[in-house]
Amino acid sequence: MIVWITQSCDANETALILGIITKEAGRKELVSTKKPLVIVTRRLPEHVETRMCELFDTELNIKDQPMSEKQLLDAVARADVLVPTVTDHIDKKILNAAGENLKLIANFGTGVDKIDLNAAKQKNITITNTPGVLTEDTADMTMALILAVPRRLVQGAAFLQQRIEEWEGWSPTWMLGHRITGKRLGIVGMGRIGTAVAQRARAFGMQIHYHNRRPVPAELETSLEATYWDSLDQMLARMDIVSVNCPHTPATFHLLSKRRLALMKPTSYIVNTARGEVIDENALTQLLEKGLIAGAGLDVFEHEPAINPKLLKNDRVVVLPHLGSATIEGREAMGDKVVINIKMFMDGHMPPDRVLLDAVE
Ligand code: 8YV
Repeated sequence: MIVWITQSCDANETALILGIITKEAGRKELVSTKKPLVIVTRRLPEHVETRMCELFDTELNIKDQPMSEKQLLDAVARADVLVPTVTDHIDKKILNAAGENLKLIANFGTGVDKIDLNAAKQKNITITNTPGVLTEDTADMTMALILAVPRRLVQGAAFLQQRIEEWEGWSPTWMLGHRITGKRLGIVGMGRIGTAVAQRARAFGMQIHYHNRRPVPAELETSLEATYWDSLDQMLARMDIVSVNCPHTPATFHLLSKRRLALMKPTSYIVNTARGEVIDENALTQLLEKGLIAGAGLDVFEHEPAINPKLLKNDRVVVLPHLGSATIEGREAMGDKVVINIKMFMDGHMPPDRVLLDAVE
């Protein structure tokens, strides 16, 4: 038995119908409708769910818990469109179980690293994502971590929350951090988010350096007064703060390997709002513990939602629960993109945010 919440797509019937239906009952219902069956793996912002229910036959995950493998296998076997998120591992096994009807995976999120794109291509399944609308929010969160770690923001707040009775007031030498202005920021991955981080960091007086597969257009480089490093190794060795802003692909898995992390200055900091898999988390944990990297601001983790407990305990590390795009505005805009991608695809057009395999390899 699968527990779903279903919403009537009848224009006169807008109320949510909470239902516990069996697989069989669900199938019968589907046979009788011509609208595509869209299965959404997590709860989405309310207006997005409402719009989906108006346009499609929509099944929502009532519990908002990541689907189990069994639930995903069932979903891909029945759906015309699957709407997953970063918490779903759409691997080869799942895709091989896809029914004939599954033609589109409309990801709620920009990163498509949890989807086996090659397997999807072989099954002739189109993938779309939601680029652009979470750029500013993720860049803001990156900047927040760039400020928070060297300025000991979380440490200071935690001190007051937990040990207020010990605080004797301002002190000239207590809890000093490091200045941001004038420092070298090394951005790994100068795409939309990396560029938005650079723009913010410029306003804070930082010097922009970046490593990317290729240099950004000269005009952008000039406006940011940015320095391109072809060699990631050389850049890492010279930066005060490193920000990871590249996608996770087979080529970027552990790009920040143990060897590369060891090249960083002991006074330097690292911030990651991209994907945990880009950094060798164990190696980073060790270097932080030994004081060979001064601090880290991490919004993403290699084995999310698991986090190395040593990172949680380290007061030079600020950890966030994957909040990069977590604004109401951002999540609504992501949902709107998902709806447009599905609608365009179902109407026989090229969806605007189609993910091309070559672009992510
Ligand atoms: C999303 C993200 O919220 O878009 C991405 O790639 O990392 C997040 O900010 C998440 O992926 C939702 O699926």
